[in-house]
Amino acid sequence: MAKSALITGITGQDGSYLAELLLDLGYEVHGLVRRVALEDSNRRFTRIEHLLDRIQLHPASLESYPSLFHVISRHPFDECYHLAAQSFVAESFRDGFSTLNTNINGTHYMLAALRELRPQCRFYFAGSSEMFGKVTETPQTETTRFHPRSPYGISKVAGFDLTRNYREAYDMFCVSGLLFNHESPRRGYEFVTRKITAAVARIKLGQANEIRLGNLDAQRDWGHAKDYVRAMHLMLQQDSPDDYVVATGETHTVREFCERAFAEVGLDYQAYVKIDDRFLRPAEVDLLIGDASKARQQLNWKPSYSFSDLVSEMVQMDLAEANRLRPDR
Ligand code: NDP
Ligand code: GDR
Repeated sequence: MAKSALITGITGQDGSYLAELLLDLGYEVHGLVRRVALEDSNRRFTRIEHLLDRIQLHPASLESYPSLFHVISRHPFDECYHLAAQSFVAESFRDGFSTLNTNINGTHYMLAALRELRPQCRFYFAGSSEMFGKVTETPQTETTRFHPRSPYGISKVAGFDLTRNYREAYDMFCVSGLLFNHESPRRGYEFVTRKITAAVARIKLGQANEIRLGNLDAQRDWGHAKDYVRAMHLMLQQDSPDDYVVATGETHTVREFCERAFAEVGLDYQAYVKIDDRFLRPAEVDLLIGDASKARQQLNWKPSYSFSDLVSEMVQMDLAEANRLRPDR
């Protein structure tokens, strides 16, 4: 019998790659989507439109326990990947209340409904390197103390604690991935990597002449989303539940990302990047670099994309897209 998996956040970057991976592995794939997304599928399903005839979508809201309970009661899921969240750190400073409500209560509702209806279903929680925040050691591992620096980071620490508590209190197979930044051509345009690669494409085609950014000195451990969803799946295939750091072990500044992305099309970033205080955060996470030794050893996971492969793929895809949409074509 094919395994059945439920993905919350299936319309997002990771959800779309994970759905592809699980379909390739022979899973029956279900996704939770917001009703507004179902009603505006042309715009909201761009990342999964090529999968729509192979997956089953169910309307539900992370804010509504009954809607989640209803979906979970209808299908005997073997695995649940809880990826849905307000995932943009900057937005969490603007509206901390709704980020905390959605991310903490949404996770709690999912766990509570599974406990009630499907206690055997394996559960993955999308934890984040933002939980380390103001880092207390470098590189960061599974035992590094959390010091979140944003409402988003706080919500992920709470989700992590809830997930561990359901594992310990109710003997459920609940795990958290402590995933460092991962990007791809499907990354949302508000995140810095995609903002940069999309701007590089427009600048190269003469459609823009600058990009405005905040802190260029922030350092991130950037991997590729395709590699990271493999790790999520592996975590749920283990004999016992545990939490894992997933990272490349390399860190780069936002400035270096700019340098490489502009160089990909033969331009010098210094001529186009302008600093704009509007993109600075009230509290910044200065440096992230993960040690994924545990995932490498126990999950046999390793990343396949290098930093330069990642930047190059994102720039080339954005360039192709900008060319395709050129008004003079
Ligand atoms: P995206 O922002 O691309 O996707 C977020 C998903 O969550 C979308 O499908 C979105 O649906 C859904 N969602 C948001 N709010 C709600 C809500 N109120 N009710 C139902 N669904 C909602 O994120 P990623 O794919 O990049 O990340 C996936 C998860 O992993 C997130 O939890 C994120 O916080 C976490 N994470 C991501 C990392 C990264 O570098 N990408 C690193 C570490 C953790 P809609 O399309 O309707 O908006
Ligand atoms: P992050 O990603 O906050 O790490 O969270 P983001 O790409 O938004 O920021 C990375 C770093 O770049 C700096 N920066 C800018 N960021 C944005 N968005 N826009 C700018 O103009 C800009 N200029 C500089 C930021 O200050 C920051 O230091 C991502 C999300 O996917 C989370 O959901 C996830 O949990 C973490 O990665 C790991």
